[in-house]
Amino acid sequence: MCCPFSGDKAECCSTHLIDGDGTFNAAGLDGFMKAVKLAECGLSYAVVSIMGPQSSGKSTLLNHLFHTNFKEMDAFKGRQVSILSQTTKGIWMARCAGIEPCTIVMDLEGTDGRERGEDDTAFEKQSALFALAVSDIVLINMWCHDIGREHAANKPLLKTVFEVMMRLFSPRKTTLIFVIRDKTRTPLENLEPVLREDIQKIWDSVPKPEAHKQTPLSTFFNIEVVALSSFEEKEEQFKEQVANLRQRFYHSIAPGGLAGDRQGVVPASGFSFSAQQIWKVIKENRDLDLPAHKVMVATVRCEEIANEKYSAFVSNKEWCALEEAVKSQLVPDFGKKLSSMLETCFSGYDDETTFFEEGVRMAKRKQMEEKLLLLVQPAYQSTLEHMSSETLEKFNKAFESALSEGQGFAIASRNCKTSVMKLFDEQCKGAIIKQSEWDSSKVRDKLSQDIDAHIADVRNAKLSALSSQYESQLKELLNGPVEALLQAANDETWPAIRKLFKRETDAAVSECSSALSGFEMSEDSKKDFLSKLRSQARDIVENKAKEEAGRVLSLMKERFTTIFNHDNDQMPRVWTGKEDIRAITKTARSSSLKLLSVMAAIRLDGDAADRIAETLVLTLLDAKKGDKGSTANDPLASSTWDKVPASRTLITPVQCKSLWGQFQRETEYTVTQAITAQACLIFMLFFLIASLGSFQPFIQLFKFVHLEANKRSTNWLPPPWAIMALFILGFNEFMTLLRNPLYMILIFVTFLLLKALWVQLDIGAEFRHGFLPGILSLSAKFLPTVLNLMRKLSEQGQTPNNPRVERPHES
Ligand SMILES: Nc1nc2c(ncn2[C@@H]2O[C@H](COP(=O)(O)OP(=O)(O)OP(=O)(O)O)[C@@H](O)[C@H]2O)c(=O)[nH]1
Ligand SMILES: [Mg+2]
Repeated sequence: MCCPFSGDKAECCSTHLIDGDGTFNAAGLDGFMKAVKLAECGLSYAVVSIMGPQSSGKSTLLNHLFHTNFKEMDAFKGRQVSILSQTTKGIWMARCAGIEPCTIVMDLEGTDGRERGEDDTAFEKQSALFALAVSDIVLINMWCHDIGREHAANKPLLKTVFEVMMRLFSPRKTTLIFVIRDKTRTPLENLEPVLREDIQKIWDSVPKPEAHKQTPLSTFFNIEVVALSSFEEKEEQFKEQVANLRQRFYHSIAPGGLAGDRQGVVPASGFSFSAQQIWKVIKENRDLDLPAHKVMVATVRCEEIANEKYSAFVSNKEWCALEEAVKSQLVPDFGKKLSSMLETCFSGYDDETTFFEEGVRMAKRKQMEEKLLLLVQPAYQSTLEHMSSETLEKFNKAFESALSEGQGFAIASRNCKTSVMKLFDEQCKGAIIKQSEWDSSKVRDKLSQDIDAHIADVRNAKLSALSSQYESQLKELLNGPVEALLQAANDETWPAIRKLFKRETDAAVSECSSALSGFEMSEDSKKDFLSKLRSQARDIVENKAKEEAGRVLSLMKERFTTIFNHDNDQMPRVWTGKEDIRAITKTARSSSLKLLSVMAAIRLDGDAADRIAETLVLTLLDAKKGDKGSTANDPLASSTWDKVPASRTLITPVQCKSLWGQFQRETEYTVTQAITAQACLIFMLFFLIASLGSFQPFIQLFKFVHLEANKRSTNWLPPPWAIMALFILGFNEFMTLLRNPLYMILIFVTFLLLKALWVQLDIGAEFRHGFLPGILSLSAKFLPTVLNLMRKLSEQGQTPNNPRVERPHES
């Protein structure tokens, strides 16, 4: 409750601290403290109390002395009823207006009051103890005429004061000012010794604990004596003396002031709590241990202040914004900003707790620090993580560009890592929170590991790209030539493949070796890498050989067909009847068998020559000469070649045998076709002559030509099915010729005669030695040959049924 008066009176803000029933008005005190801003005073405040008999003018004195507005007894009313009634009940509190430092005054209920009864001194003692525990200066109001009197009203009061003082364990040094009211003409100089003697006597008579048996009064109290004229009778003098007394309360706590040597002051911010606790202890009639109380007050207050500071920090806008920002991004000067916020918080705590027990406040500060650091730790962590991921990103970019600029892998990785780690360390310095002892070593280690892992990934990728590059390069260089060499299989095939393999592999290995120099690989790893490349090259060749071996049958057939159907000049053959089909077939088969023998095994290592080719020729090509039916000593009845490991075998002997069988079956048709082509001409002639009715000479001519032609190739006639096919397919053509036969007959007869002459004269052989000798020889042979031919025809016309007897010998 603030007083409604203006001026000084309005500043006093009096409140009823403890009511008549002993109830403590905590809310009132808090309101009072806020109104007078007591909490901000630290230790710069003083508390003054007044005690004294009831209606001894205490409130009046305080109001004049400190410009307060305590309730006073109405002088007129009091006189009228001639009974002095109690005005102040319990304890009131007000601020002394206009006095520095802030001075709080407590107006106590009068002692020895009729209202509480003669024997009820409990409240009196309680309030006295409270005043002594809380105040720096205690005014003891007494009537002048009571000095020296045996039964003076203030004697029990003083006894009480001294007794309770003993219960404060380590009492604070209190200044007792004895205010002598209604002073008489007797000068103070005479009165004071008497009063001091009385006080000493009372002190001596008070029972003391063992520790204070010999303790002088002055250890606990500064005794001051002041005398005032009667307010009622000499008001002017009273006011003047009060004004003089007021002067002594200015700067009362300064050294030499009224309370200059006070001890154990509770800091102003703890005053409310302290006063409540003291009153509580007093009410419960427990011992009031002031030192322990001070520690307790400090503990409670420091904790309260710490909690206030913590809450203020948590709701601080700046902190909230920072906390939010670090979740998504790296905040520049994070450490500086947060350290400054924490510093403000800690210094605020320090300022407010500065007057509390050092040990207590430091302990509470530590607790608050820990709590706050726990609060901000995630933000710090998140900042480090941002820095770490940014650094990793920077590293990736720098590393990539260093590599693209052509720097060696190892040098680039080392340089980039060193520079980004340096940058990270600098950033970490900027994130350091002064108040903490956190370090970034764990995050740093993790970052370093991440960078190393990235380097390893890139390295593996680069090496595997290098390996793939050389592999495909080797594929390009080896596949085509190896394929061509294998398809042109001959005795030089594998030596040529080996040469090619060595040349290309050595070149690739040397090129790759220089490309690896930037990686600073260990000798062993480099060796491993290059030997892998070599084995890749070998695989390429081997795979190609396997691939070709897989289609060896079609290659053999192809080769057979090519050789069979083309002459030595690579010109397509025309089966005129003079070709030696048997010899051509043998040559073609022999060449196809060579292809099979080349493809039967891989011969990349230039091992001792195997005997595959010989075995195949002996067993397959020349088999007809040997014992055809015997398989007991068949060298091809095996799954392995002699001296050839299984790993290098592409076609096993038994596979070769079966392939050869298949090859022969599938090429037989080509041979048959050739023979048929030769026979066909003769057959056609025979048929035409027969159809004209002059069968006999033409049959003889046909037989002759046929036999002559077959002497050079084979004795076979075309198979019956071929003859049937010719009949069926050629029927239309025959019919056409039959309708217009003369022209065709002429052509055929001419052709047959010429053909017979060609065979008989062997014109091809004659011209082998040159054109002129050929002409000369032919001109000599022409006539006899024609005659011989005519003779043979006529002879065969006469004996047409036994060609075997008449078959001419080969010349
Ligand atoms: N004789 C005399 N009377 C005074 C003096 N000062 C005040 N009084 C009178 O004493 C009466 C009581 O004054 P208060 O100031 O109410 O006294 P108090 O000690 O506060 O009384 P309680 O609060 O009831 O204990 C009033 O009528 C005052 O006029 C003084 O110096 N001498
Ligand atoms: Mg009063």
